[in-house]
Amino acid sequence: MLHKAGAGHTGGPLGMMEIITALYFSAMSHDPKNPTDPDRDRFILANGHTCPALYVALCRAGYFPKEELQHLRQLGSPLQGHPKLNVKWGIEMSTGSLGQGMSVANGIAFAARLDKKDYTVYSFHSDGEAQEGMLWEAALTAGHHRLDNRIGFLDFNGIQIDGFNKDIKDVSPLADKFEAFRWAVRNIDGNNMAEVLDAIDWAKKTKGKPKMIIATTILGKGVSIFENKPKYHGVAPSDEELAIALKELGEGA
Ligand SMILES: Cc1ncc(C[n+]2csc(CCOP(=O)(O)OP(=O)(O)O)c2C)c(N)n1
Repeated sequence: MLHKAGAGHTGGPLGMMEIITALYFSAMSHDPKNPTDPDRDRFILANGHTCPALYVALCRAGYFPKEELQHLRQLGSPLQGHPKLNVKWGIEMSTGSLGQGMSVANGIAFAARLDKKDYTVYSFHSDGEAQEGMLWEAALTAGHHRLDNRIGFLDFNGIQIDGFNKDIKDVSPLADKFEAFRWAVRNIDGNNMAEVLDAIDWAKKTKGKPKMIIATTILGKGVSIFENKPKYHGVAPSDEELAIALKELGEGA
C-alpha cells in the first residue's frame, strides 16, 4: 500500500500491529456490518500519520474492500495520508494534528457517561506526540473526572520525525507522569501479543481511573532494514526495500 502510494509512514505502523490486531480482532466490541451502532467501542488514532496500520485492520475486519487499499493517499480516496472522519468505514475521527486525540477520546467518553452507555473509548498515542502540551491537559481532565471508560496506549518506540526521542525532548518517565495525573498505568512489550492481550484485560477490569498502557515497541518491527531507524518514520519503501520487506514478513517477494 505504501509502496504504491510512493509516500507515507512505514515504521510506526509496523511497530503497532500487535496492538491494533488485538483491539480489532479481540478486545473491541464493533461490527463492520453495523458501523454506526451507538453501543460500539470507539478507537481514536491520535498519531494519525500511522493510519496504514488502522486501514489494514479495518479492511481485514470487513469495513471496506481490499482494492481500496491501493488508493492510499490518492485524491478523492477515503484513505488519506491521515485519517478522515468516516464512521461507515470505521474511522471515528479526523486526526493527524498531534495532541488532539486525547481530548477527542475524552469527549466521547463524557458523552458515553451522559448517555449512560457502557462502551469503551480507546485511544492510541506516540512518544513524539507526548511532547504536545494538549495531550497533558487532556490527560489531567481524564484523571480528574475518573474517566474509567478510557483506555489509552502510548507507543514508546523511542523515535520521532527528526530522530530519537531521548535526544530531541525526552518524554520519560511516562509511567510516573500518567500516575501523577491519576491514571492507572501498565508497561508492556507492545510487540508481544500475550502481553498486549493481558494488559487490555487488566485495563478492562480496572475501575475508577482512566488506564494507560505504555507499550515499548520497535519502529519497523519485522523488517531488518527498517527496524529502529528514524529514516523509516516517514518514507515509503523503494522497489528493492519492498522486496526485502515482503520476504521477511513472509508474504513472498
Ligand atoms: C501538532 C503537530 N505538529 C507536528 C506534526 C508533524 N509530525 C508528524 S509525525 C511527527 C513525529 C511524531 O512522533 P512519533 O509519533 O513518535 O513518530 P513515529 O513513532 O511514528 O516515528 C511530527 C512532529 C504533526 N503531525 N502535528
